[in-house]
Amino acid sequence: MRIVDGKVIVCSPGRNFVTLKLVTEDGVHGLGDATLNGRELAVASYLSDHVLPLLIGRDARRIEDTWHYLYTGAYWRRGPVTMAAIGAVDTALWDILGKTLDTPVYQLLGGASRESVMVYGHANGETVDDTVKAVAHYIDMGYRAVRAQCAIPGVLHAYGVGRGQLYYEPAEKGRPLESVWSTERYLDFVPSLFERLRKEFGFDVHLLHDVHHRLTPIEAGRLGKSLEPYRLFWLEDPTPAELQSAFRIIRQHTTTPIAVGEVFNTIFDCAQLIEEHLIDYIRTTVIHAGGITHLRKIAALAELHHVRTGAHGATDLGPVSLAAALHFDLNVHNFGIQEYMRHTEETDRVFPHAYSFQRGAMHPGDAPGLGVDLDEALAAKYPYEPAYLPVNRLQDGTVHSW
Ligand code: CS2
Ligand code: MG
Repeated sequence: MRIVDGKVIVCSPGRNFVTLKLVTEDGVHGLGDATLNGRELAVASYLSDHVLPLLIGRDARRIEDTWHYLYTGAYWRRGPVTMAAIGAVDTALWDILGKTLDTPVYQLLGGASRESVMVYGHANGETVDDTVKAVAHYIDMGYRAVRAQCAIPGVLHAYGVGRGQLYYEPAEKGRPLESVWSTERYLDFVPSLFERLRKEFGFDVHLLHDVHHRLTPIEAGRLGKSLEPYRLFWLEDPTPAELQSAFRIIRQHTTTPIAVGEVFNTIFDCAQLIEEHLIDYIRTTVIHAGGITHLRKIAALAELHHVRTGAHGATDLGPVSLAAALHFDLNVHNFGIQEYMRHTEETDRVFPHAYSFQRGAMHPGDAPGLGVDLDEALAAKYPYEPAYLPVNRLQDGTVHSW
């Protein structure tokens, strides 16, 4: 079953998406998401200039071999551009295999380990009262797990405060927005937010919070400790994770569960975190960590060490990614939770899909392959628009992690 054709489709139905389409000699096509927020065209070029020409003529069934052909064989390894491109090829090949065998991808992975996968939504507000209302809205929609973020008094454009209730989108068209950060104000404010949320909603709903890489390890230890009474499901990205050993400091100070990994690209980015039991949830994704093939290896290592999965699922991960994540989540034994940020209606129209949401959980559906398609004619009506994530600065102007 040879690959005979392929193309990269860049479209912007509400936000930018890069999608790889591979076609076999039997006319079966598979899709892979290659979106890298704010660096979309680099992955598109990597795929069309350097990967697609090498795929023509290869056997589409040789998924593991193709992965190593593109990773081990390329000499240059790792990095978000390379790994998003490999992830897209890998995802498209699993999609093709499923369609060829008339089977949903989760069945190829070993079948369902659960009925559906618990997801969390994003509640955010300009004030604590607004955030309370947003959490109530998610609970009304059936969610059992909600991430809560709130603007911080005296901090301009705090992370996580969206413009719409359901469609939080941090990338801005044109040049990056500049936001301002104060660790002092944040650390003093966040415990009061969760105190209020627990008062309003009790302990039956899972509450999550994303620090978005902004603290030092000792500050993160202090935050985790001050949030212990509110029993978070997880505290996400408390500190930048290039230095994996830094998480030892956080662990020495708090029992609040830690989730990390949305920007990781390979198992090497998280091996120490997992092997030393420094985290509780690994957030690597199909799209940015080399596809289903590589994500399974990360999950297997995590399973040995009691670390569960909690894959990133922001709006910049397209519907093809979300579907691939859901097939993976349904199968993997050490599943924890899946992030689910709803795509806009325009996006959903461009990518018709079989996955569905019900009572706080999702199912990938039973269509062959991944169960997502791309309406190319409609996609062509939404050309690429340059857009970037914000750049963050401390109050004195120093650039800080966003
Ligand atoms: C966030 C993302 O969903 C999350 O947890 O960290 O919204 C992240 O900011 C974006 O995906 C960046 O592209
Ligand atoms: Mg995050």
